[in-house]
Amino acid sequence: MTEKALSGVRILDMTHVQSGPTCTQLLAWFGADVIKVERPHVGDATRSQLRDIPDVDSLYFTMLNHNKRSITLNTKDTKGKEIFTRLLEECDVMVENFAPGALDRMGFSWERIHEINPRLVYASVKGFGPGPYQDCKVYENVSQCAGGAASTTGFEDGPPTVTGAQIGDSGTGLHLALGIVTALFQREKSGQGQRVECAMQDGVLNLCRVKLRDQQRLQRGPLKEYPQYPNGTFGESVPRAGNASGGGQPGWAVKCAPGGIDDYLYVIIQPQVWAAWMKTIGHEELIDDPEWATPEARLPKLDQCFSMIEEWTQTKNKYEAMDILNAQNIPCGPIVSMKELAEEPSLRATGTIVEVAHPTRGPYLTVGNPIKLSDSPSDIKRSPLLGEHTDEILREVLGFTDSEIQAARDQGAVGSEQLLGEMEHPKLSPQGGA
Ligand code: CAO
Repeated sequence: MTEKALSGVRILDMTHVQSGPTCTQLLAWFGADVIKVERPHVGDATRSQLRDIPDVDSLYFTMLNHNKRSITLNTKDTKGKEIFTRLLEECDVMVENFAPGALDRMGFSWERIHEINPRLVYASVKGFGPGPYQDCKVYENVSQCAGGAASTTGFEDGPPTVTGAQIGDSGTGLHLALGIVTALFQREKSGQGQRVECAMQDGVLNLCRVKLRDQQRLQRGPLKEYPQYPNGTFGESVPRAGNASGGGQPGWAVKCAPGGIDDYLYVIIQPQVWAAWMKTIGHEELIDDPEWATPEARLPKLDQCFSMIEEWTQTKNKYEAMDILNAQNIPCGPIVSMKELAEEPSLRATGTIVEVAHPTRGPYLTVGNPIKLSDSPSDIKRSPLLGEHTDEILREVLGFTDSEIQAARDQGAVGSEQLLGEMEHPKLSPQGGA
């Protein structure tokens, strides 16, 4: 078997919900040994959230925790703290996204962790960085609101709107993963671990960078590519721009046949394809008309441009329109529904949509690793059952004997879920995979 990019890197995963787990899942896909520490008998809260099958790990959990091992450990118990300290000594990275102060209350501040293992990279997600809100608990949509996404998303006459893309959670998880591998790279030279922090507000703002660009442009005049120009008004802040393009070329989502809820095509009017556009939609007379022929001339009447285009797209379905436009190098893309994505053969072929088998829920679909490494392909393995690897980790990573494991269990430092698991769940494949 080919060595994976992060083979040999061991990660102590104290993450829960979405932001932290997306980060450690990525690292696991790249080959790191990710040991997920969960509270005995409780586990990550998402195991039981939004359940579609009674008593079975939810899709919320399974889709965020592939390729990990699970140990249940009470890190507030004296023996549990001792085991946790030993795990810190054996790991390269620790990742957590508890509420601010939770880990300090457990007795594991950054200073203490650094003292236990100076080579360890300690990474955390919090809602906010240092400042007035540093002690707040934060969920996805709060961060979208705090990071500038909600105030700039939606239509001018509607309320601030959050996006379906989990830019606060999964977006921050991505940022954190980059921070971790960068810190590991620096450790190669320095021999020292370091602290990696990523605030969800910062992560969202980073993804809203173009809106901070527009905030500054607004001070010098109206944002001409926004639908508010030229007939509407601008206030002091960047307004919601509907479906207008965030880039330098005007774009909009136009309706297609047969007029269903997702029958739209996103079209872009690149200057170099203006003639091709006009020929396609039957308005050759505008190709050289000085009132229409240049981007500057079109700016005040972009709404009319998109209306003309829409008259044509409404006669085609979104894929027919896309085929005709693509053949002429006109940038555009269909609005694709989740149902269509789930059924798209090309995404299955590349491993971006994967069907995974699970011993208690049966097969389910997940999003595989969107980052493809030619020498480190990702094999997607199902998420662990709660505490499935408790004994294995204590034995293999910490060298515990059977009687030491039993003593830790009797004391309540580790959970007894694995025993329950053996009774309730079918035997897993030897690879521990699907
Ligand atoms: N053994 C013993 N105790 C454990 C444990 C273990 N293995 N794992 C966790 N705990 C304890 C924690 O120590 C904490 O206890 P105290 O409050 O007594 O210190 C407790 O469990 C709960 O942790 P929490 O406060 O982080 O969890 P919550 O459900 O109240 O809050 C969340 C959840 C997400 C709002 C909060 O963790 C947070 O703000 N995290 C940072 C931002 C973040 O990542 N948000 C993403 C959320 S996804 O939308």
